[in-house]
Formats: sequence, C-alpha cells, structure tokens
Amino acid sequence: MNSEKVADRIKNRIRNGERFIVASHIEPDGDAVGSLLATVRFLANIGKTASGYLPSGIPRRYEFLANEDSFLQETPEEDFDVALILDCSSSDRLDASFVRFLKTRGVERIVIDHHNNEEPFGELSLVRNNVSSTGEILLSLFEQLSPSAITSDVASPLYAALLTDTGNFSFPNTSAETLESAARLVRYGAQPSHIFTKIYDELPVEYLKNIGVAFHNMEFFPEFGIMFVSLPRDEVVQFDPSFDFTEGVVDFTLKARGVKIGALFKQMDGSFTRVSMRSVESIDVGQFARSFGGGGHKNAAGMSLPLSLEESKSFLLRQLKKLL
Ligand SMILES: [Mn+2]
Repeated sequence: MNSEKVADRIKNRIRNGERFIVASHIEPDGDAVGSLLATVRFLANIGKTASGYLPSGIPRRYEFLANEDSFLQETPEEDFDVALILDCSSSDRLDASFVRFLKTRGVERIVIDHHNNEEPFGELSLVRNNVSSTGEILLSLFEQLSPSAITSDVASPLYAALLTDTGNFSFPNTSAETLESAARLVRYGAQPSHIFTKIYDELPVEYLKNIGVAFHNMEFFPEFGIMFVSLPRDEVVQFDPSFDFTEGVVDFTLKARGVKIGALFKQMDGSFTRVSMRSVESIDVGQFARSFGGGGHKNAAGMSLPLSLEESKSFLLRQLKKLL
C-alpha cells in the first residue's frame, strides 16, 4: 500500500474511532514528547477521548509544553479502539508493559514514524523516512483532518518536535517542506523564540561546569580529525539526578574546525567506561559502535567498554584509525 493510501486509512480510523491511547518510544526526546502531546490535544479538540501514555513521565526539558496535561504512567484498565504509536521504529523501543497491554487487549496499532523502519509493526504504518520528524508528518495529517482544531497548544509541541529533531533547523533533514511546516506552525500560534529558550537556554549551571571539565580534558588528533573529551569520575560536578549531566556534551566536539569524529568518555568506575560518539555525515559511527556491542544512528552512537578511561581512549583511537 502506498503512503497516500495508508494516510487515508489512518484519517478514516481517526474519524471513526472514539477512544485513543497515544504512546511513543522509551527515553522520549523532543519529537516523541511533542508529537504525543499534540496528538492527545488534537484528538480532544475534534471530540475524541484520548490518553497519552508516558511511563517515565515528561523529561524536565519539555515540562513547559505540558501545562495541565496528565499522562498515564501505568497501563490502564479501560479499553481503547486504537493505539497511535509515534516516532517509534520498532516495538523494542516501546515500554515492555505497554507491548503486553496492546497484545492482551488486541488494540489496533497505528504507527506514524520517520525512521528507517525495516519492519513496520502496526496494523497500519505510515513511515516517511524523508520527513524531518514525526511532528511534521502529524501536522500534515491534522491539516487534512481539521485545520481549525490545530490550536496554539497543538502547534507549540509540534514546533518543538521539528525544532529538536532538526537540531534547530540545522541537520541535513531540514528541507523546504520542513521550514514551510514550521512557518505554518507559527501561524497556528507557536512562538519560536519562547520554545527555543525553554529547550536550549535553561541549562543547569552545573551542566556548564561539566562541559568545562570535559573540554579541559580534551585530546585532539588533527591528522585524523578526531577529538576526545572526558569526564573522569572524580572531576564530574554532581547535581540534580533528574538531569542527565552528560546529555549533549559530545555534540560540542563537532563545533571545532577539522573534527570529523568526536567522542565523550564517561568514567563509570575503574574498569568500565561509557563512550558517546558523533560524526560528520559521511562517517558511520553507528555501525562502528554496533561492532563493539553498542548502538545508535549513523552520526550519533554509543557503547560501553569494560576498560579503564585511559585504556578506552587508546582502544578507540586504534579502532577509529582503521575506520578512516
Ligand atoms: Mn523523531
């Protein structure tokens, strides 16, 4: 079935269904949270009963999008006609108890996603992997269903979804269509400056201290375009455990001229090191990480090594030289 036909069927299921449960992947990012929130609100606006399932709660960074919304944190008792599963490329990325819930209740699964999806797992799956974000796919569905139901509190989380999945409209997935979608979201009431500030400019002070620690411990190998930064356990600034104090630190490596591969080494204990990697478009660190038991995407991946901090760095440098 081509994607136009699938989209038509999904619109019909939304028009005819009454009770919806909306879910996304574990460790939800901006696209997952934004898409979920927008879908629950849009469905309510067109007169449906809709519940969002978010077992880990809303990450602090996206709390501002949620206002008064409440989410299911456990699988519910009541029945649903349809489960809308957003931004999720495989059922392994869903919360395990939710997968059991869908199976035992026999709830129809509609998957809407933009990842390279080898085995779409929904009864209906709309997968557009050339689209920036699940939020962008949803915007066009909502416009076809009922533009007047796209209130500003639907537009704002969709805008957050586009913003975060495109790295503030800087990644190669940013197309003319993406920017046009963003412009329409602004017309529906999203406020770009406010959303940007809330997501990117409200970092804990301690987080910036850790960036300082990581980059104070920088090693740069210009002949290979490799940069290593490290967070030794005894130098890390501990703070609010609800904030991942290493999130995004490795992204800064690619900001330096001449860097093609950046890696952050986070010392867990004397014999165990967590490595996060980033690469420029032409280099696949995802495949590299998988060959050492890790995982991730082409340009963003990670792995754990049963080695000390120093051993991990020399091991990775040796292996990366073979890759280049
Ligand atoms: Mn996404």
